[in-house]
Amino acid sequence: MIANCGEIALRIQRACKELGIATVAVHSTADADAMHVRLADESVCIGPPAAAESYLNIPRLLAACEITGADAIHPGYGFLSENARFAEILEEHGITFIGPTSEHIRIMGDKIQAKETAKKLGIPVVPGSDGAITNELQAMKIAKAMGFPVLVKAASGGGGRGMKLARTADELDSAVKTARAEAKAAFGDDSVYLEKYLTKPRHIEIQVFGDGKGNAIHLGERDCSLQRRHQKVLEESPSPALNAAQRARIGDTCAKAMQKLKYRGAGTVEFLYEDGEFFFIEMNTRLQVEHPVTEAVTGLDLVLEQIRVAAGGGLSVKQEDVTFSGHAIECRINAENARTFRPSPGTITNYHPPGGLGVRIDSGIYQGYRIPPYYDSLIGKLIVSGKSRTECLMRLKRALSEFVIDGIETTIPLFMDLVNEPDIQNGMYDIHWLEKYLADKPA
Ligand code: MV4
Repeated sequence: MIANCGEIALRIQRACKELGIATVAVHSTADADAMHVRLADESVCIGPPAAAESYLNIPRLLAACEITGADAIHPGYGFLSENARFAEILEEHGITFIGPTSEHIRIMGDKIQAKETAKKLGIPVVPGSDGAITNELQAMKIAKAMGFPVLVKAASGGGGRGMKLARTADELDSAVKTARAEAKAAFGDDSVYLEKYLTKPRHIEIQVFGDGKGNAIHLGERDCSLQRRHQKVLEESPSPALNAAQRARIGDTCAKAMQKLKYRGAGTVEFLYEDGEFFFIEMNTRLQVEHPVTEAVTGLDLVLEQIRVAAGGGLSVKQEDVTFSGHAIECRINAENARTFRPSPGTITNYHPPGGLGVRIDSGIYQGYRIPPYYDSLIGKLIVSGKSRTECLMRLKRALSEFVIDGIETTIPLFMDLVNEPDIQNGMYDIHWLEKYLADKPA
């Protein structure tokens, strides 16, 4: 059973079909016409459009499982994918959660525990307070020792939520106070910690996979520095900033850490990378939106590996069998205005996706499909691959020029501009590049 919708529900079904596994789709009333429902062997309507009453509703999902006799749930990304309580309930009911143990999800969900765990496992972390800060005086001592600017982060935050920057000592008290108050209101937990603020890093993440029995491997990195308001826009592998030796070194560090942890399933170890050094920030315990770029350069099916591991069959490859070849770039196609990023739900009046060598489209949209306004605006992903980064960029330009989606606004025009930018062509960008570009761009 797939507890998700949109392109990721389709992606998971494709892997199931190739493995001869029958699928159950669940959907809200808003998704009755969605492709993931049409292609599933069985489907169950689990509630009204609001996610809290459908895709996030655990009793309804359990009922759908019971009715259909599904024995495993793939959560996709978002929704309940990193909800430790959900994984725990499935463990208690003898339903296989296609993902890590609830314990590992819980540890990584608390950013202080995650960092402490990473550090113990030999992963380099951002310098900062070891654990939560207890009072303003202690915070000041730690900040002065490591030097300003410092970032105050919420233990229950992550993905950019609940962060406050203190540029100088006189900003620290208020940054701690605001961060605490916002964290308390948003997460019901006011624990915060301090980190040295890195001014111009790249966001580089390592894909890891474990079998839950102490075998674990890495599948290289993805560079996800091109973001807007903590939403990734374009991802690529390999990172233009790394060479094979650097990849092997950080990859090996992460794989060893996952072996010690006896991690099960797919995971992503997120780093900030600056001046040749990696600094751990968070770990995601789910399959990620951008997993196809890793599939493109390794030739592996990550969803198949997740299902194999969940079924107790172990990983299909050993580290020495994993090879990296060529280059891949993913563009997130959102139903949004490419300049204002205002959501643009509505009916697709004409649809012609690009194709040809090295072009992959993951999307559930079709001509006549009405994109509902209730869920996130990702309607598809264009993944292009080639022998070199240059070939990949030329292919991306070609694929974008073929792409037709009429009736709604999409982010395709943004990518058409980005492929022509010298900094993008040269791989010269950090986590602030895109926001600066959008701010400076004439209307
Ligand atoms: C940071 C940082 C600079 N220094 N931590 C934002 C999302 C969350 N995952 C961590 N984030 C950051 N943490 C230190 N010590 C800058 C960011 C950050 C960022 C990170 C990755 C991608 C885009 C970003 C945009 C703004 C800030």
